[in-house]
Parts: sequence; C-alpha cells; structure tokens
Amino acid sequence: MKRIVVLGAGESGSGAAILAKEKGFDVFVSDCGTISEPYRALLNQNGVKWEDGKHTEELILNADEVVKSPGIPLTAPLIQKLQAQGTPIISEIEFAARYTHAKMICITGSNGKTTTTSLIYYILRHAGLNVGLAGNIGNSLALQVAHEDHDYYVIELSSFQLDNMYDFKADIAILLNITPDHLDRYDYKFQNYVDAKFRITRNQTADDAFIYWAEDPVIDREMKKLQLGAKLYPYGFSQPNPLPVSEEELALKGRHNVLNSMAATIAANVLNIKKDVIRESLMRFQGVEHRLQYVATIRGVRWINDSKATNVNSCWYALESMKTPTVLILGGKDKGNDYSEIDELVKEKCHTLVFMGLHNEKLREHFGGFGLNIIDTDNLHDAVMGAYNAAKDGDTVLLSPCCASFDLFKSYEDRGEQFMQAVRAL
Ligand code: UMA
Ligand code: ADP
Repeated sequence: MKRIVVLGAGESGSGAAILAKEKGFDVFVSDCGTISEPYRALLNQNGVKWEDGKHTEELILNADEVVKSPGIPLTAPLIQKLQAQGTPIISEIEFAARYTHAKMICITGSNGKTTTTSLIYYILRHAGLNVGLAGNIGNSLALQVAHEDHDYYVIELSSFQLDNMYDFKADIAILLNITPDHLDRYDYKFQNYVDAKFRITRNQTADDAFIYWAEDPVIDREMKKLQLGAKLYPYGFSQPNPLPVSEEELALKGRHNVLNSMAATIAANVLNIKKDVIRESLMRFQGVEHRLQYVATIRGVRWINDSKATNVNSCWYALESMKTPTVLILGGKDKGNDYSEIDELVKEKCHTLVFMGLHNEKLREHFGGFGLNIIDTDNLHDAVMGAYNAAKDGDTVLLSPCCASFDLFKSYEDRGEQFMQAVRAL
C-alpha cells in the first residue's frame, strides 16, 4: 500500500490526512509542534496515525509521497533530506485536486487575495452554484473534497502553496499584483517569489483563463517574457471596463477594490454568470473584516479598521481611497518597511499621524520632518484617544498600520477587534 506522510497537522495537513485515509493510503502525520485539540480529534475520529512534538525520521523517510504544510519552509533539514533522496513533496492543494473534477477558480497576488476570493465566492453562491471556498483563506481544500461534493471551488493560493504544485491546473487563474513579500522564504530574491506566483498559470491550456492586472509593472515585465497557454484576460484602468455598475455603486470602496471587482467580474463572465447576478453582488458585497472596514461615525468622524494592512503597499491603497482629511494610525512590527512609498499620500491626505507600537523610532525618523501633528503612543488606548482628540468633524480616522501586529497584539484580527471595541466605547 502506498505510504503518504503528511508534515504539519494544522488546517491543511489534517485535511490532507483525512482525504488520504479515505482514499485508502497508509497515512502517517508528523508535527514537530503540538497538534491542537480540534485537529487531534479529527485525526483520531478518522483513525489516522500521528505523532507530535517531533519528526521521527524512520517514519517519514520511508514515504512514497509527502504532503507538506505550507508553513514549513523548503529549507527545513527534513525537507532537504526528502528532496535529496528523491521523495516527491507536494502541497495539500495538489493532493486534493487529484480527487475532484470540480472547476477550480484560483486567486493569488501579494494583496487583495482574500477580498477577491470572497467576492467571487459571493457571486457564485448568489448565482446558485454549488461552490466551496478553500485554500489560504483558512479552509482546507482536501477536507472539503473528502467530505463535501462541490462543482466549483474558489481557492485563495499563497506562494507557499504554489511552491509545491506540479500537475494542478486552474480552470481560471487570477493574479492580482506582485510586490515584495515573504522574501525570507525566497532566498531574499524577489524573482523567486515572482516565479512562485506565476506557477498559478502552470498546465493551463487555451480552454483555461488567465486573468491578470495588466498595469502591474512586475506582471507586465513577466508577461513579455513568458509564452502562456491560457486565454488571456488583462484588466486595469487602461483596459476596456468590464464592470456592469459604476465605481460609485460598488459596495467595496477604494481604487484597489475597483481592480479586485474587475478581476471578479471577468471570472464571473468566463463562467457565464448572468450580468444581473454580478451587478447585484457587486453592489451588495460588504467585504471582509479588517479590510477597510467601516466601524462607526462618532461626532462627525468616520472610523475605519484596515488592520489587515500589514505592509506599506496595502496602506497606500487605503490612503488613496480616503476622501476626507485623515488621521492615520500606523506602526507595529516593522518587516524592513520602506515608508517612502506613502510619502506623497500622507502629505496630501493626513494632518495627524498616530504611531502605535513598541518601536516607533523608524516612524519618528521618517515622518518627523513632514510638519504634521505627530502623536507617539505604545498602546491602543492612547492611540485611539489621541486620534479622537485630533480628529475634526468631517475627518476620517484610519487604522492602516503598514506593519505586522505581533508587538502589541496576538494577530491582525486581534488588533482590529480591539480597535473596533475601543472606538465603539468612545
Ligand atoms: N510544523 C511542522 N514542522 C515544521 C514547521 C511547522 O510540523 O517544520 C507544524 C506546526 O507545528 C503546525 C503546522 O505545521 O502545527 C502548521 O502548518 P502551517 O503553518 O502550514 O499552517 P496550517 O494550519 O496548515 O495553515 C496553512 C496556511 N498557513 C501558512 O501558510 C503559514 C494558512 O494560511 C491556510 O489558511 C491553511 O493552510 C489552509 O490552506 C495562513 C497564512 O498565514 C492564513 N498564510 C500566509 C499569508 O497569508 O501571508 C501565506
Ligand atoms: P491578502 O489576502 O492578499 O492579504 P486582503 O484582501 O486580505 O489581501 O487585503 C489585505 C490588505 O490589502 C487590506 O489592507 C486591503 O485593504 C489591501 N488590498 C486589498 N486589495 C488590494 C489590491 N488589489 N492592491 C493592494 N492592496 C489591496
């Protein structure tokens, strides 16, 4: 019997193990950390053998094939050993796709994946299709393939998942944009990350669609080099407008969301979804939490939670969408940020900057000379109160931190929740 070893027992590994067990393989799961209770229970209920707290080599190196969780880097010593002995290593998505004939609509990019994935899922549901939502958004594809039977999957793909995909083919592939991210996993070579993103087009033929933002300089440069098999659907402000509604009618605000909506509309058109369904969906879809999420209006000031803006580029788009004078709250765990990307927009839109982090030196140094009102804080309460006092009737207070949240919070969700609570308590 073919032996499948699954490395990592989080969302993707547990799902892969359940599917492998169902398909009759000899399955073993190994996690070097502690497997959390729900996943442990899932594995036990399905009779899957597992270990945690270690990777026992004798039980792993004898695998016929390994399914690797995306969080495990390719440079991990165990992965290197498996590679050296020629054991195939695949991602959970690659494995799951072998066992379904569903149409695959796949979305990748540096920013906007979750929003666009959720919007497409919303449109397809609204059209009455039997559709599953999977991938980096947080739901294992393999588990759904094992337990449910969808005709379509809308799948958010990270570069980590794409890294170990070989025979997988997306019926519709969407590439939103490419800006530097996760370089620590790509040998600090941007091109390696770009190549990983373009793997979304792998194996596509003329019957498949590749939808991409034509104005992205990195994508444009690659498209001039590559000969892709898929039917091409470029979109952007320089292309024919695919939207069935005006930009003002879109429920999602901001220039970046116009682009995300264009990509989603083209995908829906390729699937022959009725224009009325697309139009209604675009007008109704309220977006995903912590992404330019409206919180409240207090004494004439709008408060916006964009906690998911964990890099400078996403903050750029948030600022770009501001229509009123703005108080910007930013800061957190800096990932080697270059803030100059937002200089112009900060000067144009903001009268106050509130720094919220344990290490605000870099922010002070960068923005200190701009002549703006600066409020320097090391906790959420002071940041919100500082913004409250600085904002005037008609202003917007925007939390769009440019940084990861791990200095003061558990996650970006935690940061967003705490922010919204504090605002509602004002
Ligand atoms: N582990 C090992 N050996 C190692 C390293 C880790 O066994 O050497 C174990 C850990 O102890 C842990 C398990 O592997 O128990 C976790 O695996 P994982 O980090 O791959 O996490 P999953 O729960 O399987 O979640 C993954 C994605 N995580 C990552 O890519 C880091 C989730 O994306 C995704 O939602 C899920 O699969 C389902 O597809 C999260 C993410 O942070 C949201 N993604 C990154 C991002 O969006 O920036 C790419
Ligand atoms: P991802 O899943 O790729 O991280 P999200 O949809 O969660 O993307 O959005 C992350 C951040 O990026 C949010 O702050 C959001 O406002 C911003 N954003 C969304 N779409 C885009 C886009 N097309 N280009 C740049 N930034 C975007």
